[in-house]
Amino acid sequence: MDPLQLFDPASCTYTYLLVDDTTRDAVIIDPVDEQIERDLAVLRARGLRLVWALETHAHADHITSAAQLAEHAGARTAAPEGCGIATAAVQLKDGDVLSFGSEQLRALLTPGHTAGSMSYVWRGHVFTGDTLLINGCGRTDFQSGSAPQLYDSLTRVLFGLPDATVVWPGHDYQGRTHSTIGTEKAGNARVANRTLAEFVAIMNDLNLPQPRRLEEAVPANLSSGLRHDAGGGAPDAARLAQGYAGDVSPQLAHAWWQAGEAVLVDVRTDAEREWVGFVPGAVGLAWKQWPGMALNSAFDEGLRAAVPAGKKAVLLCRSGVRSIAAARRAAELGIEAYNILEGFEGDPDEQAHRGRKGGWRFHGLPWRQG
Ligand SMILES: N[C@@H](CCC(=O)N[C@@H](CS)C(=O)NCC(=O)O)C(=O)O
Ligand SMILES: [Fe+2]
Repeated sequence: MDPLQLFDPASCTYTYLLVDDTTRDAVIIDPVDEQIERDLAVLRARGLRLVWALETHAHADHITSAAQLAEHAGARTAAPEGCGIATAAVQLKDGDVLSFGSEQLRALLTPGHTAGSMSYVWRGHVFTGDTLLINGCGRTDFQSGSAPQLYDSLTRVLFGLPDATVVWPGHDYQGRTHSTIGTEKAGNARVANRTLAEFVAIMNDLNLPQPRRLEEAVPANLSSGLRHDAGGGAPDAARLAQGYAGDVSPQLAHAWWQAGEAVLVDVRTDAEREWVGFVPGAVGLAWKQWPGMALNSAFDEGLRAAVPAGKKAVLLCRSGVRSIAAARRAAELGIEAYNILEGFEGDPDEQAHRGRKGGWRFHGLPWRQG
């Protein structure tokens, strides 16, 4: 069972897809935003259910599609806890194990290229991100990189794996695809048979140009690839046609809310919140509508009072239906309002058909039992 290796030519990035052949559950490592259509097509064509979208580190040279894959394919996001990717649902520590189907993948802390970088071990394979490259290694001159730390990660942690372990790097700039721990231990030009001092001298002498997209990529990757201008700007035709500002994933809504950019409004009834669970700190404002009901002035007044000028409203209901109606009404009141996809609990039909739960409470976001 080999991983599927996918390539982004613009950044020479490798993305990996690991599959449990029995259950068709899959994990993606280091997905690239510009390749999301390809990756979704691969998932569809192979009948895969994407369980995890994983990062080896916060990339400096391309933007991840992790948040989009969470939204479009239902994956959960996971990232090394030391990388500061606050939107990742799971913050991984050294030795943590992620399951997909009956398969397991283990996180290995391998700092140095960046302070939080991790590698992932699955069966006889190791996905090294930019820690160990083929006949090379990641640079250490930005993002709290450290040559001495990288030396330890390479020589102690990674070279401590069995020699036959297949090495799958995060990039290759010369078309090579994989290597083995034994090969790299014996011949890697930067680190094989080098002392720490020699290695540090080599790293200090690289003088590489800055990645072209550094300024844009790092901030976006710290929120799983969501750009801070997402959904902002002038409304386009599609948004005007639907009557509200747009649909957002629970994760993006949570990130906006935490950043103080948006007010979270729960439009379910008090009874539902008590019975099913609620989000501490959200504004509770029931959206009630029945045939012939012209206007719900209590909702209008409550919303106007809850959402200060200049802030967005992100609207949550049970499954993402009432919140659309409420978002349309909010837009009529002049509020930049977004519908939270899947609501609090997700669509029960979707759950039944795909065996997977969506919604706020299944994405690792804060909530409490009523
Ligand atoms: N030239 C590339 C940047 C290449 C680069 O700096 N890659 C990083 C990984 S994010 C690295 O560690 N490279 C190590 C090396 O090239 O030896 C670009 O502009 O995107
Ligand atoms: Fe990198």
